Amino acid sequence: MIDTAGLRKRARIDVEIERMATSATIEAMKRADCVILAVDASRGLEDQDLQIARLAEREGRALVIALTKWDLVEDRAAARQLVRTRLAESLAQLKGVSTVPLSAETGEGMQKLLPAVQEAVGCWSTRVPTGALNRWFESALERMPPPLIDGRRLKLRYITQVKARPPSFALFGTRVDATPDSYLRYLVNSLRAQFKLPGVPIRIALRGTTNPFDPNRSSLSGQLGSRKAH
Ligand SMILES: Nc1nc2c(ncn2[C@@H]2O[C@H](COP(=O)(O)OP(=O)(O)OP(=O)(O)O)[C@@H](O)[C@H]2O)c(=O)[nH]1
Ligand SMILES: [Mg+2]
Repeated sequence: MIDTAGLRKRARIDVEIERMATSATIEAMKRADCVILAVDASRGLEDQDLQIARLAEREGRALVIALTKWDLVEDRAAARQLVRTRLAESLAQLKGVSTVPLSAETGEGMQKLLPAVQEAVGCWSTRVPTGALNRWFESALERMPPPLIDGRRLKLRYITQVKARPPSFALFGTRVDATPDSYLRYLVNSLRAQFKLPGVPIRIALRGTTNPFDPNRSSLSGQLGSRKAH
């Protein structure tokens, strides 16, 4: 467990030291299985907090948000609701991320922190069985067929999980690189719900199905690039 220096702006402190500590913090974050983002609950989720959460997502880390100083919060229901709204509006790519209210002062809620981390790391390490993945894929395509691209139906053929930590998938099809972001988001949200992957980054790479050994095609035609969807 690494306790990093905080990433908040502190004008009082020597700029150079702050800069070094900040980069050490980000380096630690990039290597972490799970990032616990400690947010001062008496101030709510500020833009800086959301940016750190997005950075953790971009780096493919599991995330748990600790709402600290919970003992100072007077209207707890309102504070929770505010956090919930903020997350739904501004952190859709980490839908379902755990928030744990706690107080270091009184100890309240502390016992819920590590179980939340273990659960997040469990989701983050998930390997979806191929059979279940295929069944989900078929029904997801049935429920919402891929869109038409230039008047022709986009043909998505199959999906496979290429790695875990975070869960990463490769989607194969013809002209798969033309898949709109909105459709990828639909697939990611559906995957997240079906396989219970709240609050973890999910990656989908797009792969063409053209034969890379076909001499009439350029050697790159089988790899139509990779995009990320939230
Ligand atoms: N009332 C209350 N005060 C707290 C709580 N947790 C921390 N504090 C106070 O908040 C201040 C900062 O706490 P730290 O634990 O140093 O915060 P930090 O985020 O680790 O700070 P850096 O390591 O400097 O980034 C201290 O004065 C603590 O006593 C809490 O749960 N309740
Ligand atoms: Mg500290």
